Amino acid sequence: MRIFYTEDHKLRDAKTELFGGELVPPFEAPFRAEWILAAVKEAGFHDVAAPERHDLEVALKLHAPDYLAFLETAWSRWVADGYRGEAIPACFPARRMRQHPPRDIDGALGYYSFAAETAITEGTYAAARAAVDCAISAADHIHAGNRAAFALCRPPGHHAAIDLYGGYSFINNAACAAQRLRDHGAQKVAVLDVDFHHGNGTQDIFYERGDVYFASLHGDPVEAFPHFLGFADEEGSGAGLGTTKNYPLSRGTLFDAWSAAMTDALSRIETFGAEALVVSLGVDTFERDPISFFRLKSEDYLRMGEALKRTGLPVVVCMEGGYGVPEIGLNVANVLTGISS
Ligand code: OKP
Ligand code: ZN
Repeated sequence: MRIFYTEDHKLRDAKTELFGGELVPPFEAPFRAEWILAAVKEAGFHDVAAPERHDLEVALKLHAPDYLAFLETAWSRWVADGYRGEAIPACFPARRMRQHPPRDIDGALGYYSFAAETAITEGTYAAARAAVDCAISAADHIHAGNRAAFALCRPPGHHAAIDLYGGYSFINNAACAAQRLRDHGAQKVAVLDVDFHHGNGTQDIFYERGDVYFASLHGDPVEAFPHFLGFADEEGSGAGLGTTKNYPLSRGTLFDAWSAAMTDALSRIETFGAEALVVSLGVDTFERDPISFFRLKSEDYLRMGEALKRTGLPVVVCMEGGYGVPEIGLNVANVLTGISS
C-alpha cells in the first residue's frame, strides 16, 4: 500500500489550543504524523511518496469560495491588525443573530468557525493544502487500479464543513478524496468515518447529495465534541435522504459493540452500491486516548482493517485524529496491515 506523505504538514505547528480555560500546547501537533510514519514503515509499509500538487478545483466543489479565500488570508489579516497571539475566534453568529461575513478579522474568524479551540497560524493554510494534496493523490492511486492507499493527512479534515473550520480541521481531506473518485467516474462513493468524533464537516458537505454515502461511528454528541451534530436521526435530506447514517456510542464502548456498528455501516454501504470507500481514520477510539472515551485496544485495529478489506472495495484511508500516546502509530499500522492481509 502506498503512503502519501509530505513534510509540509509541519507548517501546521500551533503553539496554543483553548482547552479547559487555558491556552495549552495543541493535542494536534507535528509529532503525530512523525510517529505514525515511523510505525507504518516499521510494519513494512515502505512505499512512501510525496503527493502531487493540486489546485483548488476539487475543494471548490465542496467548500464555499469565500471560505477558502478567508482561510488563505486569515493569518495575514490577523497580523495586520497587530495581534500578538494566534488567531482564535471569540464571537459567533449564534441563535437569532445575522449570518453575514464581517469586514474585520475578529468577526470573520467567528463567522467561519464553529469552535474556538483551533488557532489559525502562519503556516496553517499551506499545511491544510498539502493534506488535501495527499488525499487527492491517494484517490488518484486507487483510480490507477490499486486496491488501497493511505493519505497521511495532517491537519485532519473531517470537521471542516462547507464554510466552517474547527476541531483541528480546515479543509476536508476525506471529502476531497471522495469527490476526486467521483470526478474519475465512480458513480457512488462512501465515506466511513471511524474517528472517535463525529465527522460533522463531511456530513454537512454531502448531506443533500445522493452520490456519496456518509456513515460515522462516534462518541454520542450528548457528551462529546462536536456536541451539536451526529445524532441518530440525521439521515440526509433532498437527494441525500437516506445517505447519512450516524452511530452515536456511549462512554466506555468496547470493540464488540463498536464492531457491530461498523458491520451495520458496511452492509448499508454495500446496499447503497458504493464503488469505492474513503475511510476517515481516527485512532482516538483507543483506550488511552487523552481526549476521548472509547476503549479499543491495539489488536482491535487489525480486525478493523480486515473488515474493511472484506468489503472488496478499493479503499482510500485518510488520517484524522488520535493523540498523545505512542500507540497511535501501531494502531494506524494495524489498520493498514488488516487492509493488506
Ligand atoms: C478532532 B478530531 C475534549 C475537547 C475536544 C476538540 C477535539 C477535536 C477532535 N474535552 N476538543 O476529530 O480527532
Ligand atoms: Zn477525533
